[in-house]
Order: sequence, then structure tokens, then C-alpha cells
Amino acid sequence: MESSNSRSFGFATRAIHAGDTQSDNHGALVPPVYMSSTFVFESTKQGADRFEGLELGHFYSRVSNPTLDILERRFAAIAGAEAALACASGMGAITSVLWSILQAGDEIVVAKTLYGCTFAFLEHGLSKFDIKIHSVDMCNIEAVQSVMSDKVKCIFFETPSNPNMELVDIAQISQIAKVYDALTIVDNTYCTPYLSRPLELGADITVHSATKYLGGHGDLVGGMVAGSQDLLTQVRLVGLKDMTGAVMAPLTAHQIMRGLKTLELRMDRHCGSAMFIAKKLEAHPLVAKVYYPGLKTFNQYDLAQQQMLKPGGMIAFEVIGGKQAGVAMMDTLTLIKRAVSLGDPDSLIQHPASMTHSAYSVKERKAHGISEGLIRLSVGLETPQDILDDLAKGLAAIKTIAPTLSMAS
Ligand code: 7XF
Repeated sequence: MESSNSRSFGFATRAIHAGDTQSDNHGALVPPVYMSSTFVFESTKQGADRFEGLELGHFYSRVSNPTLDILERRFAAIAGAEAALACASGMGAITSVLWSILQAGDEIVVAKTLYGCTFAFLEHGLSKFDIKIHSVDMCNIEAVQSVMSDKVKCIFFETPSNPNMELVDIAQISQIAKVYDALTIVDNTYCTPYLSRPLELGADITVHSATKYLGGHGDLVGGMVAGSQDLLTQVRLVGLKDMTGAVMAPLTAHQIMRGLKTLELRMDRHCGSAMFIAKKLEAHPLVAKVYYPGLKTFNQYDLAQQQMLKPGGMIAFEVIGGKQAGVAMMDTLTLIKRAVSLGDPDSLIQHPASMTHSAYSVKERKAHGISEGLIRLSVGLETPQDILDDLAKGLAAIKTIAPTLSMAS
């Protein structure tokens, strides 16, 4: 159904149909999974022509595969992009993009707070290859401008950032990048293309951990990239093919396509439940601070309204009594699972300083705005009241370890 790529179809329609050419599949509604690493040539010349790009067609699944091809077309259609690329993981997507853009002597401007392994790749990895990393507060436009120069090849950020929920003004940063001919790369994992559309706001590339909302069921690891055909060809043929080899498995592509069919439905529920939970947490006497873009008290509420369709399914918060009290709360939970990752049907809770962001040293966490007591909750698809009841039970446990804590403190 090629025409379903068209913008005249709604998001959910594109997420279900786009990219499926329905060719030669015996009428199967769900396309077959091409579990083949290689593809047979009719002649030696045909093989040579495919390698040289003179004839379109698959030749090896590290470069392209029919099942990945449908997912890539479908994802491009929902991201509002010319092209997309499937990778083995979110980190595979990020590294395939950056290795194809950067070379020794280049500079890159990145947001102060990023997912732990992205930070480690940049600060401890790329910096070993004579690539200068400028880590700046993206809310401070003068700070961003002060590090820009012709040496800067790209600006990279997450919005909201993992784990502290800081937003970055996509349109504003993309404008600055354009002045210096730098690419704007947005990690859109938290929002997905349903809640945020960075490419329409001026960004050049989006990267996504498909492990999260896109797959949506906690049963796979994958990554997606979206952007212009030219850039994506470069990322496929240089970054993915030669530099990382981080290609997605065909079965994973099939699972992600199943996930995408319910993405809009699931995101609506994640957002509704997170809003309900965030409001209750904010009103709880043992909760010190809640970071959720849907709350009027969120210090970037206006920006959230401007660039997010809904406030998302992720909440960060701190409890009175700090890390020790937070651990007591987490260890008392029974429905909400203590686990990293996010965007699953199951609600997941974790402690960034000791888990997802342990690649930062204590000093680095302090400098990068990740507090030691912060707790991150991925609000799942369970009955919202059940999630709340579990949290209330956890919060009540704080009183048992610190009975002196006053409900009013
Ligand atoms: O390689 P992955 O599929 O795990 O994706 C990496 C990644 C990239 N960007 C963002 C914003 C992410 O959150 C992630 C993975 N984050 C998980 C988490 O924060 O729970 C990883 C668990 S250690």
C-alpha cells in the first residue's frame, strides 16, 4: 500500500500500512520475515552491478534486507522523513550516525545531560580520536553560541533528556546549527515521532532506541535513524556497513512493525497515566520534586506545550530523605518492577545514578545535572490506580526507615 506513505493519511494509518508494497507475498496480510543473510544473483554481472549500485536490489543483509526495508519505509513515513535506517540497537543507531559524519579534528556540541552510554561514547570514546566534545547547557543559548565554529560538524541532544527531563528547544538549536552548516541530531527515544517531530522543526536526523516505545513490549533491542535520503545513504553505506556493522535482525524488524501498529494507542495511554501519576506524586507530602513536562510547575511547561503533542510516559522525581529513602521506596514496590529500560507495558523504576547513568563519575553526574537521589519511573500500561497504589505503598515505607520525617517537611 504505497500510497499510505502519503501525509494525507493519519499517523496511526501510516504506522500500520506505510512501506508495505504487498508484492509476491501470497496475499499474506503480515509480510514474511526474510531470514536470509545473502541474496542470489542471476549472473555475475548482476552481482557486480548491485555492489556498484548500478542495479537496485539486495545482496547482503548487513546492507539491506526486504523485511528491514518495509520497516524503514514505514518509519520514514511516520517520522516525516525521506528515509530511515534500522540498526541493532539505539547505541548502534547513534554510533553509526556519528561515525559517518565525524573525522579527526572535528568538534561536536552535545547537551549536558544524556543517556549514560551515549555520554560514555562521546566523552570517553570519541574524544580518544581527536574529536572535541563541547558539553553545554542547551537552555543557555549564549553558551551554545560561544562554542560554535566552522569546526563543529553537529549538535546532538535528547529532549526530554534521560534522566532529568530537561527539554531542548529543537527549532532554536537547529537554527543556530544551520548558521555553521552543522547537522542537528535529536535523540527522539522518549517522545517517538508521535509526540515530537524534530525533522519538521529543523533537525536533520533523529535517532531512536527502538528497544523502548517503538518495539513497545520489552522483548527486543533495536534502533532507528530517520532523515534525508542523502544523509541516510551515507549512514547506511559508511557508518553502518563499514564502521559499526550494527544491523538489525529481520525478526526484530518484524517485532518492531508489530509494535508500531499500536504506537499511537499505547503512547496515548502512557501519557494519560503518567499525567495522573505525576499529579498525585506532586501532591504527596514525602515527594520533594517531580519533573514531568505536563505539570504546570514544570519549569519548561511552555516549551513542552509548543513542541510535544503530549507530555510523554516518563517521570523523574526525588523523595524527601534523598537516595536512602528512595531506595527504601523502590525496594517496597511489588507491581512496578525495578529495572532499567523504558516504554514497556510494564511500569519500570530505576535509580539513574547507580544504573543507567553509572558511566558518569560522581563528579561528572554533579556537573551534568544528574542528582544522586533522582528516581526514574517509566509509567506502563497497567490500570493507573494500581500503579499509584504501589507507589503509595512504597512512599509509606519511607516513614519506616526515617520515622522522624514529618509529613509537612
Ligand atoms: O542501545 P539501546 O537500544 O539500549 O538504546 C540506547 C539509548 C539511546 N538513547 C536513549 C535516550 C536511551 O534511553 C537509550 C537506552 N536507555 C536505556 C535506559 O535509559 O533505561 C538503557 C538501559 S541501561
